Amino acid sequence: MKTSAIIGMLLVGLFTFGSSISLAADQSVVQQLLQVEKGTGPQAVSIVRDPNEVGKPVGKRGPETLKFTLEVQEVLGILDAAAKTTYTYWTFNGKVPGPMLRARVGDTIEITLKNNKGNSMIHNIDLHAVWGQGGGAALTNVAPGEEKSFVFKAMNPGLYVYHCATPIIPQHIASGMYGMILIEPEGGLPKVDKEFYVMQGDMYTEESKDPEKYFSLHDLMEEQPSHVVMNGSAGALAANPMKVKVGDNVRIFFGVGGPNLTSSFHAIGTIFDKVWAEGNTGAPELNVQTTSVPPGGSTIVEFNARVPAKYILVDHALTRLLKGNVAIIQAEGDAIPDLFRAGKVK
Ligand SMILES: [Cu+2]
Repeated sequence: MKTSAIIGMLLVGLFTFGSSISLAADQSVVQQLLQVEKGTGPQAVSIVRDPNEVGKPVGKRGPETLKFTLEVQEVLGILDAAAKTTYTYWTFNGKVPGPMLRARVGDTIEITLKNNKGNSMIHNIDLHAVWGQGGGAALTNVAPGEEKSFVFKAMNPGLYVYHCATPIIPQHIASGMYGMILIEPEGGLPKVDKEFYVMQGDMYTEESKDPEKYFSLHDLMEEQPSHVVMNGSAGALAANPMKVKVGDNVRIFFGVGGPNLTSSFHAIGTIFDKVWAEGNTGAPELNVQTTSVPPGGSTIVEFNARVPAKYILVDHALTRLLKGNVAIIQAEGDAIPDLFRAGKVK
């Protein structure tokens, strides 16, 4: 099936809010198809980070010493399940984004970066939460088979992006090497019912009929992405929605790996009750429809899932939806007709 046909199905489904949205096929089914078609070649895997993987909240504890190990894995991953395309991703721990690291202001943090022996490239890590040269990049340049560590003290609370900063830096980012580290304030963030971890990225692949897509330096330089993705793979978080119950307070840790596009982050069918703009942990903005998140930036948003719906996360530069950039939070529960119903006022 042509990509345009799939996009058509996707759009009709999303904007009519039908109960049976036609979205990308189940990832595992597509994975099997890919394996059959590719014969004896490498098998494509899902590189989609589970958005429920948000790390352990720090709570009321005092400062501690934490150790995080990140392993660079270069893997053939599913780029677009519906279009049955693959791409060789460069990842932190095999998924996009890399793991959400969670710490407290005042913590002493040891970061170890391992570069797997079978990899082809040098990699490193630059964390925006770090005071120090290159955010740690200079201390973590690792060739395949190497590992290096450094230690920093978390001085500023907030939600920070990390990424690989090895030349060509935007190629490493576009290929999946980004994630976030949350430095919680003293006392931790207030408890909510559900937290999710979602990141947007733009990808640049060459035009070809081959199901395996390759990086396009030309399109990167032109800043013309072929794909825009949430958690690494086109449409993946729409095919497998995040689940909440009506009445839940929902928090999203949202970041943009980029490398190039700023997200006009919006959730169709809801209003952000609170937005901590640019991932700060001070006073939130209230009642926000769309918030701007630059590459290498983040936001923390919260809303109460007041009514049952499929809340659709997008970049409101909606052409990017056609390139795969969509996620769904499905709120299940009884209708709340006082807030939303069909028909006229009686
Ligand atoms: Cu890298």
